[in-house]
Amino acid sequence: MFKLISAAPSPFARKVRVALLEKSIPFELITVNPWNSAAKVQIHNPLGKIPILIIDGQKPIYESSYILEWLEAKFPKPSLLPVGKEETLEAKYLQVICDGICEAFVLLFIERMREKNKRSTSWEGRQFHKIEGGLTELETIIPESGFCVGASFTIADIAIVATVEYLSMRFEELRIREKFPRLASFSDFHGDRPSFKNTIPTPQQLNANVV
Ligand SMILES: N[C@@H](CCC(=O)N[C@@H](CS)C(=O)NCC(=O)O)C(=O)O
Repeated sequence: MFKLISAAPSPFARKVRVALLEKSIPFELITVNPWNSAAKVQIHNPLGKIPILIIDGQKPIYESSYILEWLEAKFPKPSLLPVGKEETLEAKYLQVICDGICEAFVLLFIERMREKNKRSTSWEGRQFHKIEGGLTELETIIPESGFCVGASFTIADIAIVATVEYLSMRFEELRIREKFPRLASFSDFHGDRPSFKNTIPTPQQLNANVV
């Protein structure tokens, strides 16, 4: 059986968890705190990041978008890509924006772990602009309900809901639901889907010595 190394708040791991559930692929969930050196994530991924999918007799695979590609190639049914080349490119594009937003937030979050007088406000500002820019782009593209590309549930829907719910949980001061009402409504529309309901993100405590 597959093992997925995951973290409770991670939107990247959540994308993979949702895809595994949608494809009815059994897996053992191993929840770690990747920022804690005791988690020894690097044994499986030289980049030291989760999510990591451990497959019996094969080398582990990592990077959420790559894991989703891998799952799609090996377990094509039900497909989490839309029908059509253009639509597929659009779904992957939306995932790129979501990943970029979440990566910028991780950098901002970690910067804020420094003592106040040691933080770089210009670095924080750069990350904040990326988050706002990405969300603004999504807000103009996506519908208020339904699927964001094509006529079926895809990686784009997964990535958007994972991003919105992650920022709602971790970044209260952004007030994402007020500032980006289409994203909030889109996310609510999909909220009852069992694969989302079973993977709701929760915070984790970080070690002070990360930065
Ligand atoms: N681009 C990566 C991002 C993964 C990522 O940033 N994971 C974080 C947790 S949300 C992590 O493991 N960070 C630990 C570290 O960077 O040391 C992906 O899509 O899988």
